[in-house]
Amino acid sequence: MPIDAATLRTMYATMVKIRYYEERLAEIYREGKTPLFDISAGPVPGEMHLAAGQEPVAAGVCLHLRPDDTVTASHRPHHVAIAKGVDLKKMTAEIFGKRTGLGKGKGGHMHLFDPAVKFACSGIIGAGGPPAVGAGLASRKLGRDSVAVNFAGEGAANQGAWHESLNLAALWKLPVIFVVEDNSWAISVPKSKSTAVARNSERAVAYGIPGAYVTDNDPIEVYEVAGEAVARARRGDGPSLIEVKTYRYFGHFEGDPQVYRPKDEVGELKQKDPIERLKQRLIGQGVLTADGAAQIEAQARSEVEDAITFARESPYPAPEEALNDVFVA
Ligand SMILES: Cc1ncc(C[n+]2csc(CCOP(=O)(O)OP(=O)(O)O)c2C)c(N)n1
Repeated sequence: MPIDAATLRTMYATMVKIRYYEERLAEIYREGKTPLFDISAGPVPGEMHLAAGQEPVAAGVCLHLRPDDTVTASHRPHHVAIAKGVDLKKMTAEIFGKRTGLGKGKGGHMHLFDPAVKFACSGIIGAGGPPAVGAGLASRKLGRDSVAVNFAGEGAANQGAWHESLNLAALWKLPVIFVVEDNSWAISVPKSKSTAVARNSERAVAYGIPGAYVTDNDPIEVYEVAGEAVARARRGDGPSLIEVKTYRYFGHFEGDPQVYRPKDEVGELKQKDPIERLKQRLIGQGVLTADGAAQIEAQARSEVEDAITFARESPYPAPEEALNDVFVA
């Protein structure tokens, strides 16, 4: 699928915004947690899983999506949420546990739900598959051409719920795209020690659906492969499976000592950073100027800083609201 200049610039802008967001959250997350790492302290208490390095997957896929398409993501959700167009202020407020957040501050960073753009995520690994299939089924029953996309890690691709979702989507020919983000590690477990095949895309054969593997974190290749899968789903030809080789720059969670990881791994990955590569490629093609790139970067910074300020200045939920909007036995 050919990609025009405006789409390429949007792709770059999306990736830059995600990267800046994750880098700022990493800084803010550390506030108040030192000298001893106290996970409950600071403006963002609890666990934090950042996705810097994985921008190409989110940007390349979500550029094909409309607000009425459903996306389900994982415990590492910010890049996908941003690419899907989730309200950045409300999302950041949610991450800060504030009342103005998407879930009134009760979900936190792994539980972001934005009905306006049909985005959901979950801290339960593999749990995004079944609701994506449900959204695909709803689209079919309502006679619409909207699609559903499930993003999952390569570790999640060994979960039963994920395979059951593929089976049902294939059996019923539902408009669902399964995207696996292969960042090599499931916490500290390398893919080679958990997965019987080198590429999850090979597993598509078991469900009789197309499978594609994108090498080396290339956002344009992701865009092309996802374009085919989304078009196929929209015209009623059923699901597809895409795996993308991507990178995780931060630890599994913030505070992860990463002793399992070769010491030079992240440095080497950063040598071929996908954002810098895309920037040089677009400048080389005359699609972007250095000034244009600087403007995009400044715009991303300002949007992210506005969201952070909004979150910091928002109130916490009142104690008497603790049992509102939750299931109470
Ligand atoms: C059902 C379930 N089992 C175990 C966990 C604990 N857990 C959290 S993240 C994770 C690894 C996920 O790896 P992967 O799917 O590759 O995603 P990544 O962290 O690399 O983005 C595990 C096992 C969980 N959250 N849910």
